[in-house]
Amino acid sequence: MTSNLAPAAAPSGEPHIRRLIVIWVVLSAIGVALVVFALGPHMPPWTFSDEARDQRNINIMLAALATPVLLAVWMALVYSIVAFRQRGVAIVDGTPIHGGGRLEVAWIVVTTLIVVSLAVAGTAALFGTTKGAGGGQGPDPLAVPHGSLPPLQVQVIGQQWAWTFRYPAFGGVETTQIAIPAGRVIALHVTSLDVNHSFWAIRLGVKADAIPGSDNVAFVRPRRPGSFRIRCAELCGLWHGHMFTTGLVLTPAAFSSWIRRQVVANAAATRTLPPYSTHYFPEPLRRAG
Ligand SMILES: [Cu+2]
Repeated sequence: MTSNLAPAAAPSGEPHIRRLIVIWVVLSAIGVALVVFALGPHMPPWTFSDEARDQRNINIMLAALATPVLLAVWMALVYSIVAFRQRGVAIVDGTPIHGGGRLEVAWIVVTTLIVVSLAVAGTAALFGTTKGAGGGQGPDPLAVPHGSLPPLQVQVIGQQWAWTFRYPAFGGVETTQIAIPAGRVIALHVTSLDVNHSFWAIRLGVKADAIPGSDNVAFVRPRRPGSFRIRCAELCGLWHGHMFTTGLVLTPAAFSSWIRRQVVANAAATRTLPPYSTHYFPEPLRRAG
């Protein structure tokens, strides 16, 4: 169909490339500034804990790095639609492309640098200021944060379909709500009594699998008093969607009086509980056979 039409002479692409680079630099500068200064402060998981703040900062960095890449792709598409649009009725094949050595090398070098620097930044967050960055590290954490006080142990127990919490430093009392003091490193020992659950407190920047028979440790240092939502983030049965509750971050003084009240109010129940352990194997209600 196009045999009687000669391919168009290859026009120089230089003006287009220069124009594209100028537009891309300007748009990227605006886009990155908007991402960092306008969107960034509102990005989850916000700044309620050190771990959440670090994750928020990583999210800002990822979005800021992705913005120029996204703009380059969109810009190339929109620019091509406008500048290289086929006008008139004649259908002419485009100029064949025979590779682009410099572009390919640049593409590989730039993407390699981005990926490697992200790996370095992620590793620095894991082992840097907020050791473990809010993730479950299993029973023997590699990255243990240091505070002025030793970490306060709080056991998080998942079961179909509720969360309970035990405080080994306070006689192993078990509560239906979690409260933790602001400004202190908390060691959350996450486990389960039945199936796999996942303890997810987004404002704390903590997400840790709750596995039966396993002690999954996640550290968090809440920065100020307030409340946070807890959800189960692992499909765990019929009422999985109902497995949520609210936790509290209190001032150290308010926490002291709260935990004292819990110890007194739950004294009778505490006596019937199994001794505090990193995990529990409850008796099955009905044995096979
Ligand atoms: Cu669950």
